Amino acid sequence: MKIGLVGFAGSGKTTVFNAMTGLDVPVGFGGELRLGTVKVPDARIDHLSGVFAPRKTTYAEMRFCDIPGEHGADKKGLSPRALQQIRDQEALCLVLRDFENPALAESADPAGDLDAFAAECAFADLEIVERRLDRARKEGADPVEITAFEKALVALESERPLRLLTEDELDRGFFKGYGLLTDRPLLVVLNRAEERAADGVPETMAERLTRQGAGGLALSARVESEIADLEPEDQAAFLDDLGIEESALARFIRAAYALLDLISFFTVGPDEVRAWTIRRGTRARAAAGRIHTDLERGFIRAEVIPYATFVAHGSETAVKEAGLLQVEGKDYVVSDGDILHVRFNV
Ligand SMILES: Nc1nc2c(ncn2[C@@H]2O[C@H](COP(=O)(O)OP(=O)(O)OP(=O)(O)O)[C@@H](O)[C@H]2O)c(=O)[nH]1
Ligand SMILES: [Mg+2]
Repeated sequence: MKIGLVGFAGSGKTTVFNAMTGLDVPVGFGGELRLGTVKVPDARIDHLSGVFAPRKTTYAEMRFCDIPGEHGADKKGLSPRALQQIRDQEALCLVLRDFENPALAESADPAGDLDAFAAECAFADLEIVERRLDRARKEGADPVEITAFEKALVALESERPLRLLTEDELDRGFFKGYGLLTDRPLLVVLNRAEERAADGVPETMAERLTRQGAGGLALSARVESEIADLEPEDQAAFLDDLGIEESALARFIRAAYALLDLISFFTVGPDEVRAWTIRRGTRARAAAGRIHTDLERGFIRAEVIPYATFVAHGSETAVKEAGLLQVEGKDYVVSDGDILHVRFNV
């Protein structure tokens, strides 16, 4: 999954990027677009890897894209270039500044920044939707398509981001390729000063996030990027000292998985133990396609062991002997933590 870090100049995007990826990109000035990949920590993979001792262990991955803010503009905003870069992302992480940045004249106003960001995105979407609607009406396009764009227009005009509309309310088939920003899943990071690193998201902010259909978490990117530089054995102690229960990366990934409704399934064996990310509700055959298109094409059946069953019995043989191996067809809905063996024939 590809997540774009967005936000106004100096909100701490690059610092968040460093904290997540463990990289050491210079902070404090715009710079270039950067990409970084992180392994999704998963204790279940650690355990399976211990049991199978495979040649290779592969965690799920999350890709971050650090999008530089617009500097030197007379008002806070997103440049056309930034807007284009934001359109390329599967999900957005909006970094809100909730610390005093000596390089910026204005003091922190995370709620105001959230509103400003939402307004910019809504405005950019309105422009696209209006233009398309005009043309569609002139061309006498499919009335179903016109209705879809009209609904989008009404939502945007009443300050409802498109992501709030259900599949029944909005026929998204027509919106592919338009890159509408308010339809992108949105995760908001409230970037805090060090002293408040352990404080949660305040109630008023949580309400605002609900109105945007966004997920949210609070952290101090500076603290977390310092932690990311430590040896793994020192990280836990440092977090503990600050009263932080879990690293930002772990919290971020959990929030992102929940927001995007993502789950993991596993493949195991002497060659490789590996995690795969899918949307909740994905069926066995489509899940097999994540591994390889041949497995989807030639899908026969999936042999499934839920992770908890595997742990309770200790080995695949023991699970089989207990009669607990599930043999499932193409329409089986894969659950989080399923261990899958796909039988196929091409
Ligand atoms: N006190 C404090 N300072 C922070 C925190 N996060 C970032 N900063 C500082 O804020 C400044 C800007 O941080 P960056 O990460 O470069 O911000 P950015 O959003 O990437 O900025 P642009 O890419 O230029 O838009 C740097 O001096 C950081 O050290 C934080 O959690 N607490
Ligand atoms: Mg930056």
